[in-house]
Amino acid sequence: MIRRVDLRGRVAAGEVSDLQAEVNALVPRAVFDVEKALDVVRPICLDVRHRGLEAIREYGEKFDHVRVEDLRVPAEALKTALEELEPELRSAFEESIRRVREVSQDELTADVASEPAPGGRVTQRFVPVQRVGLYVPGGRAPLASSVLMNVVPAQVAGVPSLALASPPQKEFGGLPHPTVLAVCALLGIEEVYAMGGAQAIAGFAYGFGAGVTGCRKVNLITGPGNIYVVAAKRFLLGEVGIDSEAGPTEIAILADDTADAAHVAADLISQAEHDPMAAGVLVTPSETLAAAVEAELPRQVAKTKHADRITEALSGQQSAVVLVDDLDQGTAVVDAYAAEHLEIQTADAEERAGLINNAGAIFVGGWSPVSLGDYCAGSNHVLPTAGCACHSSGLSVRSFLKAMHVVNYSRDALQQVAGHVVTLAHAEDLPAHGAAVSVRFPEGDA
Ligand code: HSO
Ligand code: ZN
Repeated sequence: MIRRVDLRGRVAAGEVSDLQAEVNALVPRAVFDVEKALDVVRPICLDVRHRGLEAIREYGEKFDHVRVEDLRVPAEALKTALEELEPELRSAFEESIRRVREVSQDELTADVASEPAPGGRVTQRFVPVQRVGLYVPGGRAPLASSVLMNVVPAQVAGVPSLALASPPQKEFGGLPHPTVLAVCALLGIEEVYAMGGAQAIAGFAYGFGAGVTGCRKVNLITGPGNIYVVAAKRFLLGEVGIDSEAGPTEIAILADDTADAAHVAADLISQAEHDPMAAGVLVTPSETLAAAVEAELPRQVAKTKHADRITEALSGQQSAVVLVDDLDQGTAVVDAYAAEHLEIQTADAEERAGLINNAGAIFVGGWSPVSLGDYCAGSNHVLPTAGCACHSSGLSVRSFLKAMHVVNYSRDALQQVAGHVVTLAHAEDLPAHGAAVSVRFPEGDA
């Protein structure tokens, strides 16, 4: 079911970038062609920009097969959805929310005050983005947990205005999925729109309509979505901020002989369950573990509900059991791969985790599976995919905060450094820059 890549004796721990290229060539991600999808979404976004509400209605009719007149979900529908949420599911959401909230609160960054010269103060102030649009994909079983993964850090960051969009569903009378609505109600989100796809992203980016039937333009859009949603986010970047471009889910596992093959297999399968394009990569120096996991996979897949897409994901080019010489080489390989999720199941898991620079999130030891992080660890499950973990972070309270420098110099402090400012300004042939300082010291002491 899963192919084997033998790297023993092949990858020397050399230049990081060389290793990245080599690992990406040996275990390439599935093709997720955002460029191509851009051709589809560009006209949709521009149409929404020009025709607003009516264009969103029409695309909803075309793609979601339901026409919705008033996109704003009525307060009554949110209330009903929460009342009808199964108690067991409600308490699971509540616990998940509590944990993500506690972690987010602990991660809130205090302002940083510096004084690089006497009387010259520079303070880094963190301020929340003022208006955020959150996108939650639709489908038969939408990922309602993604609602809280976006909303909770935004709320903890202090974002004053939060709107949420999720596609209208025909079977629910043109409303988004009731579980999504219930989680919104649980979190106190009142501004919810039944709109999906590229048209929803454009609706957020440009704003549409007026008054209660409209939606004000947002400053930042976060949340996962299909390739059209990702393409729309890329197209509208600049008009709005975005969190990241989420591609298919990935899990890499670095494991040794101490790992339990059945657990390793179950974890690979868990993320493969998302998507036929999902990637599952086991990196190990242990022949015994590799063989045991290879034997476990078909046994477990046969018993699971979404066997078809899991089989497709695990038998694709993007998935592999990678044999390495030793754990140090394995560490270099997973670090170069920069997985969205990295599990470390080795005898020295905690120390080894400290050696990793590139991963969306790291799951340490045998008792921290990715599924825990997907729902109830308190960590965030919106994470960088496709190797973006080498330059980007997962969603957190910080994603909703902007850092702003506040500069406050006294007369003396400015006078002290005035000569340097004038010199630098002249060197760049920008004498008016220098003059803006020297004009303040007419006695010529600048
Ligand atoms: N593993 C997914 C998130 C998710 N899993 C939501 C279940 N529900 C991407 O990190
Ligand atoms: Zn998941």
